[in-house]
Amino acid sequence: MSKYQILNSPKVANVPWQDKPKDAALDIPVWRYTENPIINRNPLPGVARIFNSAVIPYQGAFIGVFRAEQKDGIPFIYLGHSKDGISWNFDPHRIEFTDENGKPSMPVYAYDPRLVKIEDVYYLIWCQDFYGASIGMARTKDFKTFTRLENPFLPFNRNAVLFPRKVHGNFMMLSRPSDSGHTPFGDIFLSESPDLVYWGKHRHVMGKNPEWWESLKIGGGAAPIETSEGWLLFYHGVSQTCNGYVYSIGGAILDIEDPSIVKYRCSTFLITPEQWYEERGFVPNVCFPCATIHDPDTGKIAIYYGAADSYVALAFTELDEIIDYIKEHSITRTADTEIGTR
Ligand code: BMA
Repeated sequence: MSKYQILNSPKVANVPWQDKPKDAALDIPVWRYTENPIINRNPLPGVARIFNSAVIPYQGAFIGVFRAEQKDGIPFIYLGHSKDGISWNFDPHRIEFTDENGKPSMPVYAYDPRLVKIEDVYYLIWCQDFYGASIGMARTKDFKTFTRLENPFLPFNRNAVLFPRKVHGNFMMLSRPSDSGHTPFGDIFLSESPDLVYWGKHRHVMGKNPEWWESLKIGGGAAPIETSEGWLLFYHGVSQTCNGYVYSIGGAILDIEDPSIVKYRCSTFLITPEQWYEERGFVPNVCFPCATIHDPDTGKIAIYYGAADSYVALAFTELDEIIDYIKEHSITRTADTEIGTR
C-alpha cells in the first residue's frame, strides 16, 4: 500500500519506465533513463534540434508537442506520436494554428510548449512574440485542428503552465513574468481565470532562493500533479556562474486548495547537469522540465526534460520516494508560505 496517492489522473499502465538502479551513490530518488537522450539532433528534415517539449497519454499511446528549432534557427511547435513514450515519430510540418473562425493564425515563433488536458480539451501553452516575449495558448480536441485562444498575459512572460483541473471553478496558471531577453530574474506567480480569456487574482507563489542552484531565477516546469499531499511541481531553478547560467530541476508541493501557498520546497536540486547531453550542446548546462507522465496505480512518474537546448531526455521517480525526499529536505520561507498578495 503506497503512502501517498496521485489524484484525478487517468491510469497509464504503459508509463515509460526503467527500474531504479541499485547504485549507492544515488542519494536523490530521481534517476535518468540509461538510453538518454531519447530525441537526438537533426530529428527530422528541416529541424536541427528538439528539446523543452511536452507529452501526454493519448488513446492508449502518447502524443506530444515539441519545441523544434528549425534550420533557420526559429522555433515552432511540431506534433509527435509514440507508442511507448520513448521513440517518437514527428509530423513533417509544424502545427498550423487557426483563429476561432478557422483562418490561419500563426505565431511569429513558438517555444517551450506545455500540454494539459482539462475535462475533454487539450490545451497548449507556449512562449511567443506579442510585441515582446509573452505567452500563447491554443486548444484542440483531436490534434488535427488547433485553435488559438487570447494571449493570457501582457509581455513579458516566457514560462507558463496550466493546472490539469479547475480549482474553485477557475482555471489556474503558473507563470513567470520576465523581460524579453535572457531574464536575469524571475519568480513564479499564479493567475486565475473563469473562461481562459480574463486572468486575474494574481498571487506570488515562490521566488529564487539562497540555495545557490536556484539563486538567480526560477520558472514553472511540468504541469502540477495532484497528489494527496498537494500539487507536486517539478520546476527549473537557475544559478549564475562566471561561465553562464546553469539550469537544474527542483521540486515543490503546493497547497491543493490554495496553490499560491508552498507547503514543501526541496532545498536541493533533483537533477543538475552532469551527463554529456546536459553539459554539452547548443546551450550547455541546461535541464529544463516540461512534462511528466504518471500512473496513479503504481506511483511511477516519468519526467521529460530538455537537455542543453539540444535534446529531450527522460528521468524517473516514484511518488512515495519523491514526496518523502522533498518533505525531508524542505525549507520554506515567508515568501513561499504567505498567500502571495501585497
Ligand atoms: C530559457 C528559455 C529556455 C531555454 C533556457 C536555456 O530562458 O529560453 O527555452 O532552455 O533559457 O537556454
